[in-house]
Amino acid sequence: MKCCSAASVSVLLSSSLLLLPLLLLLSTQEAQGLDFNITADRKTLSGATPLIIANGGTSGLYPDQTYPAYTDAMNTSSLPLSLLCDLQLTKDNLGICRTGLNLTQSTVSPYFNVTNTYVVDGVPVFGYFSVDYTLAELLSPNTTAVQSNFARSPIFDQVYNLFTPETLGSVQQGSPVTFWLNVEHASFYQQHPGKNSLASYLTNLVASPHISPAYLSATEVGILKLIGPTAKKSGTTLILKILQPTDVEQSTNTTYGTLLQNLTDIRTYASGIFVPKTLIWPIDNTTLYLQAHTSLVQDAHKAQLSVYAYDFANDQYPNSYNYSFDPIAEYLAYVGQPDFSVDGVLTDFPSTASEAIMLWNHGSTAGPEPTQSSSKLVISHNGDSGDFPGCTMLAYTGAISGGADYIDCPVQITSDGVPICRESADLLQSTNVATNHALFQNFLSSYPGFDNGTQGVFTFDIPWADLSTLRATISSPLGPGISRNNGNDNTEAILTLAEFLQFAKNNSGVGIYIDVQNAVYLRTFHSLDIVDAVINALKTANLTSETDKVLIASEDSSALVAFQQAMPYHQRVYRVPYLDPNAVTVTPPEIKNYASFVAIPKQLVDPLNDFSGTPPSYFLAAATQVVKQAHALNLSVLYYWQENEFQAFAFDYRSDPILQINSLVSFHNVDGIITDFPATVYDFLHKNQCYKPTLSMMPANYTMLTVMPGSFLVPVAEAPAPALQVVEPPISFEVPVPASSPAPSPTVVKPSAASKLSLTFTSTLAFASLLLCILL
Ligand SMILES: *[C@@H]1O[C@H](CO)[C@@H](O)[C@H](O)[C@H]1NC(C)=O
Ligand SMILES: *[C@@H]1O[C@H](CO)[C@@H](O)[C@H](O)[C@H]1NC(C)=O
Ligand SMILES: *[C@@H]1O[C@H](CO)[C@@H](O)[C@H](O)[C@H]1NC(C)=O
Ligand SMILES: *[C@@H]1O[C@H](CO)[C@@H](O)[C@H](O)[C@H]1NC(C)=O
Ligand SMILES: *[C@@H]1O[C@H](CO)[C@@H](O)[C@H](O)[C@H]1NC(C)=O
Ligand SMILES: *[C@@H]1O[C@H](CO)[C@@H](O)[C@H](O)[C@H]1NC(C)=O
Ligand SMILES: *[C@@H]1O[C@H](CO)[C@@H](O)[C@H](O)[C@H]1NC(C)=O
Ligand SMILES: *[C@@H]1O[C@H](CO)[C@@H](O)[C@H](O)[C@H]1NC(C)=O
Ligand SMILES: *[C@@H]1O[C@H](CO)[C@@H](O)[C@H](O)[C@H]1NC(C)=O
Ligand SMILES: *[C@@H]1O[C@H](CO)[C@@H](O)[C@H](O)[C@H]1NC(C)=O
Ligand SMILES: *[C@@H]1O[C@H](CO)[C@@H](O)[C@H](O)[C@H]1NC(C)=O
Ligand SMILES: CC(=O)N[C@H]1CO[C@H](CO)[C@@H](O)[C@@H]1O
Repeated sequence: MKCCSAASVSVLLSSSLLLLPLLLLLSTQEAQGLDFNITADRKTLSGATPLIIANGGTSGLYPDQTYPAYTDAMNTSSLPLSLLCDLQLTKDNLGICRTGLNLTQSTVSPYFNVTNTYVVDGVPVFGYFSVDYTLAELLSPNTTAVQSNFARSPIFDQVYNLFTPETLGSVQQGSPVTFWLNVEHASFYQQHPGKNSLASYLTNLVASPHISPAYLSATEVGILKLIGPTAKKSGTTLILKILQPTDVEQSTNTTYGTLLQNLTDIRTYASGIFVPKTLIWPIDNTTLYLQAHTSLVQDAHKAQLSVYAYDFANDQYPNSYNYSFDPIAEYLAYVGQPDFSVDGVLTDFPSTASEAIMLWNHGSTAGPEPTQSSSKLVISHNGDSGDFPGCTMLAYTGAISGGADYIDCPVQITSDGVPICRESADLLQSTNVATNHALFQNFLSSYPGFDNGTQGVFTFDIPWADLSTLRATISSPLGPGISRNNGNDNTEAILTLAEFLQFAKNNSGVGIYIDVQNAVYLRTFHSLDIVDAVINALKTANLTSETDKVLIASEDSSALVAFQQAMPYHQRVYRVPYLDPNAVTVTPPEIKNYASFVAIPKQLVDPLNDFSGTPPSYFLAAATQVVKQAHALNLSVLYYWQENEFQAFAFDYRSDPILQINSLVSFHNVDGIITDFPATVYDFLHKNQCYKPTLSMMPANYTMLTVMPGSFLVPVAEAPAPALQVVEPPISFEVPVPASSPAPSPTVVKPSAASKLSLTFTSTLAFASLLLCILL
């Protein structure tokens, strides 16, 4: 049984003739199936569900204002939905939907042979203007749209033609989807291509039965007043679009800030305002912290003005750190407040807005937040390292308050054998060691057999007394373009494993995930026995019972065997390293001998096309079977590791970390997720009404989008099926310890097959078309 019955709109457009009215195949049943009562107490002006305004359709994925962008928005959004067109006028005084005055920002055409400099809003602007081209030229099959945002995929460039407002308006017929026309630079278009051209075009459009826009927004007061009488007759809702408060509104020659001071006056010519989202939730532009919200929404509602907020996009950076790179958290700030909700949001990613509004459903009548149990594990990765310097008290506290089932310590070791929690053996990555000249100069080194010979300052070279003077810094794995919050850098101490264990014990209920790193290398080349050090720390902390919630992970099977012998009561996790070229393979049945979990890296679960190849790049390759294969061996699967930042996953996921988590949980069916953002994964599992509807108060009736691996692949050369190679160096714990070494005498472990375990999960293409959101 599906948890949420589909209410997304499916639409079929007439195949090629763009000027023909769009043919909608919409079952009336679906249209009537919407229950606006589920959100009857929303704090929107009318009490209705907030409107999703798709900015040129799903412009986050496809070039804006094109056929796939608009139909995708209809296929993936909840209702109510409005499709926005940015109006530009042509030489023959007709309309075309394009963003911005300069056509070449988003459009390619062999006709573009005229540039001009026009004075717009008092400033000379050079570019390719729609008023210099006829509608026929702009609608020619040779004129195509391109993606104007360089962070997005160019694979759909120069494929799709342009849209007119009339075409878009015809979508409304018989459909719950409405048409929103946005008009900028009205003073300019009142002069170009001719005198009064904008007013005459708009009057015609608004008066046209069936295609007149449901909403018309404009940045100028004058044009709204002019069109008012016609709009009243056609039922078009007029909206004043507010630019930055210091910007000058051309028709009144006052700033938008001044206009906002008299909302009652705005109500005399408009029913709503369309505002930059930061006028509601301002962001401190140095710390990127969210400041207290303004009273704009409440004030406008008091004046009977609706408020629509613009500038939402999943791939926006910088954005406030308070959202932890989770777009759902941001939408909920606007639509899920106990005392206010905006009436609509303009977004490049309408499916994500739909998830927030329909599935998280804060602000509904539910009262206490719906929470539900889940068998899936949330395991932190370096604590809440997406928000705080990793492996620090702040990070672990954040992970626990975010809902992690387990907090993790990636164990490294000092030169005098003290086990510590650090993201990496290389301190350059997440401490301030680079500013400590003595330590930096003494210990900067590189080892051919370690970290590919990269230079670093390594924990195993430095005694604890020196190392403990360092302070942690946040690492931004996707940086430097996208940096995480460095506001807590250089304050947090480095933690020993003993301190970590004590902290975890003091937080009863939270599990302990110990990830022992580089055991064989440390033993072999530095005579440091990290396995023994961990065993001692666990014993000292009295974590020696089956009832203690402890998982021990390692990429070395022989280390796991050593733990198995010393502490048989703790469960073990084999962490599959990603493609070590010099490795032997390990056969699956043998993994079972020493671990009950496998942690599988993202590249093996969700392989990507590379960046360099023929298009499409950075989309998902075909699905692998690795998780299924591990399950077939009765191994539980952990995914490592999940990150919210949009560059961390394929374009298929629409820059939406929620869609990726949904895929891991519902499509791949992993048993746990190791994550830099425990709260995001926890909220998905426990607060999202689609994932587990049993506790939901009312049916959301919106289905979260199913992302099918490989669906954007052009079937050219057969994509090589990515193989899960579980690999590890041929090792044994039987290594001689130099006599001079201060290290404790080694525990010699001789796992029967550890040196020649071999495994290949051959991966095959998954043909399963699992429906996400399926109740088992
Ligand atoms: C919403 O609730 C009101 C009053 O309870 C009822 O009259 C109306 O029919 C309901 N609307 C829908 C769509 O169920
Ligand atoms: C949306 O759905 C319709 C009907 O199923 C389909 O023809 C269209 O291609 C879809 N749009 C996109 C962008 O997938
Ligand atoms: C631009 O091209 C059009 C035909 O596409 C032609 O009529 C026009 O003269 C050209 N203009 C210039 C300035 O070259
Ligand atoms: C418009 O685009 C052209 C070429 O793409 C560029 O030279 C020009 O600077 C742009 N104008 C503005 C105002 O961005
Ligand atoms: C438009 O494209 C067609 C087919 O590619 C070509 O024959 C024609 O010359 C093009 N027209 C212009 C104006 O470039
Ligand atoms: C607009 O207002 C400013 C001062 O507020 C004034 O200097 C300027 O002349 C005005 N412009 C027009 C076109 O009235
Ligand atoms: C605000 O606008 C209304 C309606 O135009 C007007 O009656 C009122 O005096 C204005 N208030 C102020 C403070 O200017
Ligand atoms: C930050 O905000 C202040 C005040 O709003 C503004 O003056 C300043 O230019 C902004 N700085 C940046 C980098 O945007
Ligand atoms: C954003 O985060 C900062 C730092 O934790 C906090 O001080 C601030 O109150 C938060 N802002 C809001 C609106 O919650
Ligand atoms: C190791 O370094 C070599 C040479 O710089 C490089 O080709 C290789 O890709 C690196 N391997 C890894 C795993 O980074
Ligand atoms: C472990 O247990 C022993 C004996 O019960 C006790 O003396 C010791 O303080 C405990 N250690 C920790 C770290 O709780
Ligand atoms: C309001 C509404 O349409 N609710 C429907 C949501 O889906 C469930 C299950 O399909 C229906 O029973 C509800 O009527």
